[in-house]
Amino acid sequence: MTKLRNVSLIGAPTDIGAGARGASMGPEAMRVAGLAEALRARGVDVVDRGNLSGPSNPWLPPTDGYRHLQEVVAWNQTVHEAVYNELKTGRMPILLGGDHCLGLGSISAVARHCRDAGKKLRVLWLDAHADFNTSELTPSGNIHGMPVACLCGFGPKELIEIGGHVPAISPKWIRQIGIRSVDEGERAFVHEHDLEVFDMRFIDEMGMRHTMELALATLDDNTHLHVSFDVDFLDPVMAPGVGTTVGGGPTYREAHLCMEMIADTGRMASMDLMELNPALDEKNRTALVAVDLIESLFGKSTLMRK
Ligand code: Z70
Ligand code: MN
Ligand code: MN
Ligand code: MN
Repeated sequence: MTKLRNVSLIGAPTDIGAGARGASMGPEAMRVAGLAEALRARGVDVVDRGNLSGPSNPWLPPTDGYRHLQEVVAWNQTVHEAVYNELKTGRMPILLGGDHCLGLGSISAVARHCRDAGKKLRVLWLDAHADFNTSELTPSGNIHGMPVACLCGFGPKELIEIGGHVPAISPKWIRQIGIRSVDEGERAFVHEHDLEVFDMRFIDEMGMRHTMELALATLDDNTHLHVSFDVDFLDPVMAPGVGTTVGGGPTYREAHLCMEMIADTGRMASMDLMELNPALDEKNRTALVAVDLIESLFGKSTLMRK
């Protein structure tokens, strides 16, 4: 069971790193879908810190391989401080995105906390995409396709230095699940750095259960587990409200099993809920699915109470 039962919700209402507008409305859609109430019903002490603020989206084309780099830096600095402060006071931050470029600010804060506390860090990256592009490799310049590379030290100086330690994390600490869209140059870079990727073929052949057993195999009592959940991880049949739908993702049942197996470890100590795009959703159903899944992540199960 998840041990930390005191959660702080942090809204980061921006689509500054994305290729479509609208993820800026994600935090409010999660509130409307009843996230805080659902967690409280699980016995979690929830504080909603409200929304962070930052530069608005100028919607400009990329320059030198990056779109909105200075704005992305500003948002990530703010996210970094907010997430770091929650961890310092012993609370579990849940970052409500916002696009996935903010995973850099969030996870660099988690890594800094783990260095302070002498904890081992593992990052579960649930996503259709590897998000391992650099300015040379990116087909779009959108920085939400780059946070994993930045965390591993490959990116612009202003971004990779946000946590004060370069690289913020080692590729060895990451497990990616649900991947089914990787750009050509990005694929070679993933192999070069030996990222542990459980792609959809792996999940199809081995099943979600075995996949998660492997992805969670190196956790121990001293591990801080961070879950970075890009909503486009889910099959678009049930989760249409994202900027980049990629078919052939985990089903509702597979996604629940994934969350339940994470809950069973009791090690999750921080998370990101990213890329929810209410402008592309249907009556907030993707946000409602996300709330369902987070309930499983906090230990909800059919036959056991509490
Ligand atoms: C592509 C790129 C992406 C979403 C990440 C897509 C990146 N690899 N899209 N998350 N929604 O532009 O780098
Ligand atoms: Mn801690
Ligand atoms: Mn992503
Ligand atoms: Mn994605």
